[in-house]
Amino acid sequence: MRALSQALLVAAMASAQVQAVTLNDVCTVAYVNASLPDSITYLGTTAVTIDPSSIQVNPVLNNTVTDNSMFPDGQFDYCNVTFAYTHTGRNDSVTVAYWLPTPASFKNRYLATGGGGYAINSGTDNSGSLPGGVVYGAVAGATDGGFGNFDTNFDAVYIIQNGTTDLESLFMFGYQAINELTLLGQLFTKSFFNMSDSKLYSYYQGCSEGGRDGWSQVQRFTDFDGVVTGAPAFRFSFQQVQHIYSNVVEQTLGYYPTACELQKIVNETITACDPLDGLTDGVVARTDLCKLHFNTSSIIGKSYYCPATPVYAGFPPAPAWPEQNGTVTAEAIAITDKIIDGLRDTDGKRVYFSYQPSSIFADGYTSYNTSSDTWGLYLSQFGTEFVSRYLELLDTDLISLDGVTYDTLKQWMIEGWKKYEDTLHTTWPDLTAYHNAGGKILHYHGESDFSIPTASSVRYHESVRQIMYGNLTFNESTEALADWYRLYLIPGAQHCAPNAYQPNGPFPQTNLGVLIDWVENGLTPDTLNATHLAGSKVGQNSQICAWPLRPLWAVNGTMECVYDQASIDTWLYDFDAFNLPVY
Ligand SMILES: *[C@@H]1O[C@H](CO)[C@@H](O)[C@H](O)[C@H]1NC(C)=O
Ligand SMILES: *[C@@H]1O[C@H](CO)[C@@H](O)[C@H](O)[C@H]1NC(C)=O
Ligand SMILES: *[C@@H]1O[C@H](CO)[C@@H](O)[C@H](O)[C@H]1NC(C)=O
Ligand SMILES: *[C@@H]1O[C@H](CO)[C@@H](O)[C@H](O)[C@H]1NC(C)=O
Ligand SMILES: *[C@@H]1O[C@H](CO)[C@@H](O)[C@H](O)[C@H]1NC(C)=O
Ligand SMILES: *[C@@H]1O[C@H](CO)[C@@H](O)[C@H](O)[C@H]1NC(C)=O
Ligand SMILES: *[C@@H]1O[C@H](CO)[C@@H](O)[C@H](O)[C@H]1NC(C)=O
Ligand SMILES: *[C@@H]1O[C@H](CO)[C@@H](O)[C@H](O)[C@H]1NC(C)=O
Ligand SMILES: *[C@@H]1O[C@H](CO)[C@@H](O)[C@H](O)[C@H]1NC(C)=O
Ligand SMILES: *[C@@H]1O[C@H](CO)[C@@H](O)[C@H](O)[C@H]1NC(C)=O
Ligand SMILES: *[C@@H]1O[C@H](CO)[C@@H](O)[C@H](O)[C@H]1NC(C)=O
Ligand SMILES: *[C@@H]1O[C@H](CO)[C@@H](O)[C@H](O)[C@H]1NC(C)=O
Ligand SMILES: [Ca+2]
Repeated sequence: MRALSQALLVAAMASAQVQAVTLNDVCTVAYVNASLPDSITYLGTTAVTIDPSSIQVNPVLNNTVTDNSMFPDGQFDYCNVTFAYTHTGRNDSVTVAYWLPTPASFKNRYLATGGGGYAINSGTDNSGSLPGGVVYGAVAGATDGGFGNFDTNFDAVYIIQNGTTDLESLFMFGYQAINELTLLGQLFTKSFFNMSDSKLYSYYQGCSEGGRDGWSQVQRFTDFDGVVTGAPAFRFSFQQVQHIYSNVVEQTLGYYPTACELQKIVNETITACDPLDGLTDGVVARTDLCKLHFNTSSIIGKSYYCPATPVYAGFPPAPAWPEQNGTVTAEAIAITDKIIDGLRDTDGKRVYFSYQPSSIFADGYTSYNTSSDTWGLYLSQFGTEFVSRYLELLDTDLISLDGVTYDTLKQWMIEGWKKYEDTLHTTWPDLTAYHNAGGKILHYHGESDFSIPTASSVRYHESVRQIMYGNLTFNESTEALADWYRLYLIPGAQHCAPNAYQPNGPFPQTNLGVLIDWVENGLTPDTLNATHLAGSKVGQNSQICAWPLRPLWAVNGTMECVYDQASIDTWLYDFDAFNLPVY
């Protein structure tokens, strides 16, 4: 046996030497052209045809990626490929980009990636998601969705003219473009690397809209062996309209807290709730205990100061603010308490949930009017844009919130739910086909997310558990689900990123590596691997508890993942404003 395997090894090495193919050998237009299928079919029909004249190929050597929270640092060569395809009979053009590792570093893996906000990709350079595949030996793909180019977002093309929509772009954004990217990428990868019958492991990774993109695939198709989906922007109309909720609270209660007053409330909440998890480290790892035990009225009267800040065009966006000082008012506390409580209609029935305490109040930002020296509404653009473009079908982003009440928000959510149930809503809770095909799901969400409520991920996970394992006990069903679908809430993390307000929190930078170990090596991630990317423990490792277990530090500093019914209950909401189930 030993002699035989050594002989085989020698033979394999000899043949590898003979065949050693370099990147330059294969990273050419002719080789890529020969590796691409002419067309792909699905549902038995020719669906897309590749335009060979569009193929662009260039090798990129010694590419270096550092400081990305979604994947570890790396240095690699890759083949940069883009080409366009058209849908049969439509004369449209969709461009896709693939980064291919060198033949020596390719590990029989393919990774599809998605977008953020209203973008269907996260860019095709080192700041996007593509390097995150190549560092793990995967071919990584991104699509422009057919929206014109990689920088054009869906919201720029959906409204053709007031009242007229481009429904093809809606389907592409909803789920179709990522599916086509995946089917093309799998065929291309197998052919490019001469895989013949070898197993190609297929993955997906994305956060926010990218998280929704991942779910859009898992809920419909079985092309992936595993997906990483972070803070998904699903339950789409609820998600987008709730961005306006903070504005409507301010308008309804008639008080516009200054940016600094809101920041002071966040800081005091973090300080008060940090120790409730057993470890005073500046991180609120148990926002549920914060909800149960912290009374924000203790913040009233505390003084605050902030220097002037210019307009911020990043995320979350902010207007220019003057220097501010003052003391926290009871009105401001009433506003932030109401925001955290979440949307109820005028009958007091629950419509939606909100962010966890210790998240910043980005949706509640206000603007300062220099001429009147007053503070007023600063509209949340994701929300107002959704109402304007996706409900009213107007080619404009601006709406006024005049006359808008909590009941209006509820009606908008229902209207969008009906309109986009089969495209953007993305909460189909029966994942039997994906599960039966052996697919795994690693789902995570920052516990201090200010843009997509963390409870949104808990609710969907709970919906899947109940729909798929409804006749098992809670423990049995939780265990059965955890075999293939696991949810982790990331202490202190904000929206798809580490959090400057809680810098000592860890972030799960190696999610794809963990998923690969789960899929290819059967290593179940009982806890989720995470790294401190900033703060006093930078570089150190932490482990994150899997839902429904919650972290709790013992006095000796050891973290345990505990079951705490009262805490779990704070995450589960009865949406009694609706007669239909809201998954
Ligand atoms: C690509 O392949 C097609 C045949 O599939 C051929 O007609 C065309 O000339 C090739 N183009 C290039 C640039 O190699
Ligand atoms: C690759 O890039 C790194 C970092 O930019 C640099 O230190 C190194 O010298 C480069 N190596 C080669 C072979 O160019
Ligand atoms: C990758 O290819 C695209 C399309 O040809 C090109 O615009 C881009 O600059 C290339 N990127 C690199 C790093 O070469
Ligand atoms: C297809 O699209 C191209 C580019 O937009 C355009 O030039 C051409 O006229 C179109 N052909 C048809 C048949 O519509
Ligand atoms: C579209 O509707 C908006 C809002 O009513 C209006 O401001 C804009 O002028 C309209 N655009 C066109 C081209 O009619
Ligand atoms: C695939 O096989 C062809 C034909 O033997 C060869 O020319 C090519 O270099 C191979 N590609 C890779 C990536 O090994
Ligand atoms: C809140 O805390 C941050 C540090 O996390 C600090 O920069 C900021 O000045 C504080 N804001 C207020 C109003 O105290
Ligand atoms: C918070 O404290 C205030 C002032 O002591 C009290 O009026 C209020 O009822 C408390 N709220 C809760 C939820 O306990
Ligand atoms: C705000 O600043 C002014 C001017 O420096 C000062 O007089 C006032 O006491 C400050 N107010 C608070 C609440 O700190
Ligand atoms: C419920 O239990 C029955 C009988 O054990 C089983 O056949 C069925 O598949 C279960 N249904 C679900 C949704 O788990
Ligand atoms: C877990 O994270 C550490 C850094 O915190 C890293 O060194 C290790 O490779 C990661 N494990 C996996 C499976 O990716
Ligand atoms: C720390 O305390 C916990 C709870 O009391 C205990 O289970 C654990 O064994 C202790 N760990 C160490 C390293 O002492
Ligand atoms: Ca803590």
